[in-house]
Formats: sequence, C-alpha cells, structure tokens
Amino acid sequence: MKVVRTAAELRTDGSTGLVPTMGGFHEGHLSLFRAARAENDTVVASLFVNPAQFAPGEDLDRYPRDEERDAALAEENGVDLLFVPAAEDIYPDGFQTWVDVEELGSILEGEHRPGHFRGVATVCLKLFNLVRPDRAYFGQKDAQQVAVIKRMVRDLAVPVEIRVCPTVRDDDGLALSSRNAYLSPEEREKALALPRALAANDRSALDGLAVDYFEPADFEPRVLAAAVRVGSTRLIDNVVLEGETA
Ligand code: PAJ
Repeated sequence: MKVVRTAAELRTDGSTGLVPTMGGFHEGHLSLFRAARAENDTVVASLFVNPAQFAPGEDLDRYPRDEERDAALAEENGVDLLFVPAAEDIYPDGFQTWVDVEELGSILEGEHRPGHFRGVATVCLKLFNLVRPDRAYFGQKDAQQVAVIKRMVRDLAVPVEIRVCPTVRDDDGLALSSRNAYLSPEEREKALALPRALAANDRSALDGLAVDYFEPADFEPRVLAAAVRVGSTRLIDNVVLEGETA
C-alpha cells in the first residue's frame, strides 16, 4: 500500500473503488475496504478529518487521529492507496464553492448539525473529482449521509456508482463508531439503550438520555433513525424498517 498526499500521485489502474473516511478505523471502515477490494482493480481510501462538516464547539479537535495505525489496518484490508490530502489542497485559499443538498440535508441530523451535510457533500464531490472512482463505498450506519450523497450524485450527474454496506455492530449491539472511543465504561453501558430502542421501536428505552430525534425516515430503504447524547458524546444509529432491504 502507498500513502499519497497529493492528487498528482493518485494514478490508478483499471476500475477504481473509493472509500472516503475520517480515520479512527474500526471494523465498519474495514468492511468497506473489503467490499471495495472485491469489486475493483484498485482500492483507494481517503483519510481526511473534514473541518467543514464540524460546527464550532463540536469534536473536530479531539477526533481520533492515528495515521500509522490506520495505514496498517488499511493495508491489511486490501487498500492499495491511502490518500491523505492536506487541508489546503481540499480547501485552497479563497475556497467558496459549496454543495448544498437542500431538503435531505436539513432534516434530522441536518436540523441538529446545521451545515454538516453541506460539508459532507462538498468534500465527497471534491474527493470524487480528485480520485475519479467508478464506485464509492458508504456505510448504512450513516443512512442520511447515504441519502444525501445519492441525491447529489443524481442531481449533478456525478459519474460514480454509490455502494452501501450494512452497519457493523459490536457483540453488545452498539454500532461501531470512531466516537465510541470517547465513552467511559458507564457511558457505554447507557449507550446500549440506543440499539435496543431502535430494535424494539421503543422510544421509552431511551428515557434518561438526551434524545435529539427518534423517527422513521423516508430514505431508500426506509429506516428508523435516532441520535442521542451520552455525556458529551453524540451517537447516531438506525435500523432498516420491516419489509425493506438495505
Ligand atoms: P467516517 O465517520 O470515518 O466513516 C467513513 C465511512 O464508514 C462512512 O461511509 C460510514 O458510514 C462508514 N461507517 C462508519 N461506521 C460504520 C459501521 N459501524 N458500519 C458500517 N459502516 C460504517 O462518514 C464519514 O467518515 C465522513 O462523513 C465522510 C463520508 C468521510 C466525509 O468526510
């Protein structure tokens, strides 16, 4: 595996799969790398903690960063090129062009994190333009992110196929997330109410936690989506609703 920091070094052979990430790799990311490996000649993973999708006061500064560990995991899971761009290459001086998926980007997560999906859509389009992948891989864990990216790709005729992989969970049911690293053992125990409430479609299981939303969402497939705050950590999760397939 090669670690590359500039777009000029991003030459790929044959079909290319891209897995956009912000690092802090866990089995959820690794499942995307393996899916891309199975379907493409070249697998590119990007590692960029995108400041534009964090609001002031969110966890940009404490987001887990360990490039060496992430590079080893990427290599073991079939990545050919790890693209680690510099912030000034993604957002050059004078940057002022944004992708705003207006409706899908403003409900649920978008309502609680204004500007978040504008940052996500913009960085993903930029990564698609730099890497020019045939396929890009996303996790169902972030169901609204998938809906936003698919809408952008359709609306702007971006020549990439969006592939979606199932949510990977720990044995106790908690969806894997880089942010789980923030949880103390006691908080983690409380956080287990989130997958339980979703699996049982029972909001009352979240009593005692700060619930941002717990609602069905008309994505494809339809999901029951929720966000809660446990201490200072914000967690999101969703389950595909009965009769639908992910
Ligand atoms: P990040 O949180 O690093 O996630 C990278 C990819 O891994 C996303 O597609 C996400 O949905 C997927 N993922 C995370 N946890 C997962 C889990 N438990 N099971 C399956 N897939 C999982 O999402 C982002 O980064 C950023 O918003 C990004 C798309 C890179 C744009 O900056």
